[in-house]
Amino acid sequence: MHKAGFVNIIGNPNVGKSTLMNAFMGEKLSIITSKAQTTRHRILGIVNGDDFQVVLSDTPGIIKPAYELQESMMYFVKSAFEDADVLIYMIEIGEKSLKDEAFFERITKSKIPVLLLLNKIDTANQELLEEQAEFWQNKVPNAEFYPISALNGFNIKNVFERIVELLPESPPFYPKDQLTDKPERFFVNEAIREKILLYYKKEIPYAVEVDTEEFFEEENIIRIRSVIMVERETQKGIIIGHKGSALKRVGVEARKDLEKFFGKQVHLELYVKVNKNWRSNQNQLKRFGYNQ
Ligand code: GDP
Ligand code: K
Ligand code: MG
Repeated sequence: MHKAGFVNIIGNPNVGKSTLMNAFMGEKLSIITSKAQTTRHRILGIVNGDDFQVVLSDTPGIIKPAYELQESMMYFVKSAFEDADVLIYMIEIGEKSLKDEAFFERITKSKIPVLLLLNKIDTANQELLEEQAEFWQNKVPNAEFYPISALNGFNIKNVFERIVELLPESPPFYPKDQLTDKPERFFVNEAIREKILLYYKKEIPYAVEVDTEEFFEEENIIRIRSVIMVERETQKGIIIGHKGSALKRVGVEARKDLEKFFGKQVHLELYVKVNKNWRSNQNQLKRFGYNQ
């Protein structure tokens, strides 16, 4: 018998969703920073076993509207209820208020099994832990409760085994050997996108998407080529900037991050392409991790 299914990880910014997913994956897949809102896309991580395939999505945090991307991000959070087999609702120790009541309502009414993970218990004493455990179990009685530490791995194996138990019988959704270089490419895309978010006015980041077409790891250097996709010629001009200066800045700064991340010299080639339909093209949207 083979089991396979989708697991969505949701929760407020910085509770440790990406750290948890990386713990499951055994490799660094999502960008982890102490900054909220780092994760924009739902990032798929796939954990394969002989008789199971767990497809993990790290969704953006639940946040109050702050800037324009918010709306599309909330779409991902909402969609977490529609296509998952297991929902992971993550909170961190000390968290007590519910920032988004409407969202919380949906969790308590979820027909999908919910695992309520109380994270960062490595930072708590016994008394606080017991108090929090009681508080949250009362708040979300429909969920199965696990105290965990995503960072040091406490209870992660138990949670993972429970996830596999809860998955439906199904053939795998993805080839079972798929995982090789994709996480690295995802990371490259996210690193570039982060710089675009930093250096351009806000309508620009909203209109672009990044795709890493080549990722070759050699002994002393990683050679990467990524395309920044825009919808219009004018946007292309803005991305590139005067004599290429703006694009160069993105490349230099993203390369620095990537060198730190991979611990290796990186050669990063960036180019910009106009693709009027990237937003509407279903396949491309899927390829970029959107799920509409
Ligand atoms: P996300 O925004 O929910 O994806 O949160 P991240 O995974 O990016 O983590 C936010 C911060 O919390 C990072 O600095 C992590 O190292 C830290 N963190 C995550 N899990 C734990 C944990 O179990 N214990 C402690 N002490 N810190 C954690
Ligand atoms: K974060
Ligand atoms: Mg994250």
